[in-house]
Amino acid sequence: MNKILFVLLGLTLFLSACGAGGPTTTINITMTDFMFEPKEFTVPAGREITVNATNNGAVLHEFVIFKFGTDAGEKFGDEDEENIFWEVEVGPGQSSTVTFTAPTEPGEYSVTCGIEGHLEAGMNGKLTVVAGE
Ligand SMILES: [Cu+2]
Repeated sequence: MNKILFVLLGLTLFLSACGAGGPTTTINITMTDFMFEPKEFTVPAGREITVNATNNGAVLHEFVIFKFGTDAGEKFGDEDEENIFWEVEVGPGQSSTVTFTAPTEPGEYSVTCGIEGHLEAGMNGKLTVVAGE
């Protein structure tokens, strides 16, 4: 009996350890002037993702996810608008909880802030989409 409990406990610890670096359906992001913390996220393909975004900066920030295979290049401009997969805007000192459906295609997606000058200042990140089981 004790042996079974021990195995179950070990399995539980093993599974939770695996979950630490794996895909998550909740993204907690803090924006400052001028970076994302953290700046890399991993989500399961096609699932609904909840984003808890907090702007601790003094100016408006955006969390912009680009469509697969696109990015803003050196700087974000009007020509990049059509390549946006999803975005949320958070005012200074504000927090926002929103959801989006993760892309169905696994791969790496570019993340940035679309406010002029912010990408160049360091607001970039990466969303990794992994195939679900
Ligand atoms: Cu910004």
